[in-house]
Amino acid sequence: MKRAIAAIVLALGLGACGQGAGVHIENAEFRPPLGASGIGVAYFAIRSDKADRIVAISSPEADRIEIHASVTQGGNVSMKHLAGVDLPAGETVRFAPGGMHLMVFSPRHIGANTAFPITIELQSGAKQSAPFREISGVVEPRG
Ligand SMILES: [Cu+2]
Repeated sequence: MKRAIAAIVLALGLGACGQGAGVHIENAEFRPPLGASGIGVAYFAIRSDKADRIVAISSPEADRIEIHASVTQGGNVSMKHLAGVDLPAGETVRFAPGGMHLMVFSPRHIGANTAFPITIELQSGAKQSAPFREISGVVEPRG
């Protein structure tokens, strides 16, 4: 019984300080720049228990990170810079090749098979940092 109470107190404590705030990040991948482009790409899936909105993304290991969407129009693929992305409650929002993605400008080289740190900032004030698995040598259209 004592143990159960301790577990409840612990859960409440974590909730109060923002950890386990109900934001889940999966399939986080970072593709370092190819050639001399200086721009890497990152993909992930995110789900928030409450309705929220991604308002900023950053990394201590990059100059800046932009949210982009690939747009196909008349056979041409171009990119649109998004100011933010809505996260409907409980719905998984995916950043994946051919769709939304993160453009990572001037990432520092941190080595293959290591995790690239990216922080996602939400309108609610929550900040979620996640390790993005670095995957090198993947050639794909930059869109
Ligand atoms: Cu882009």
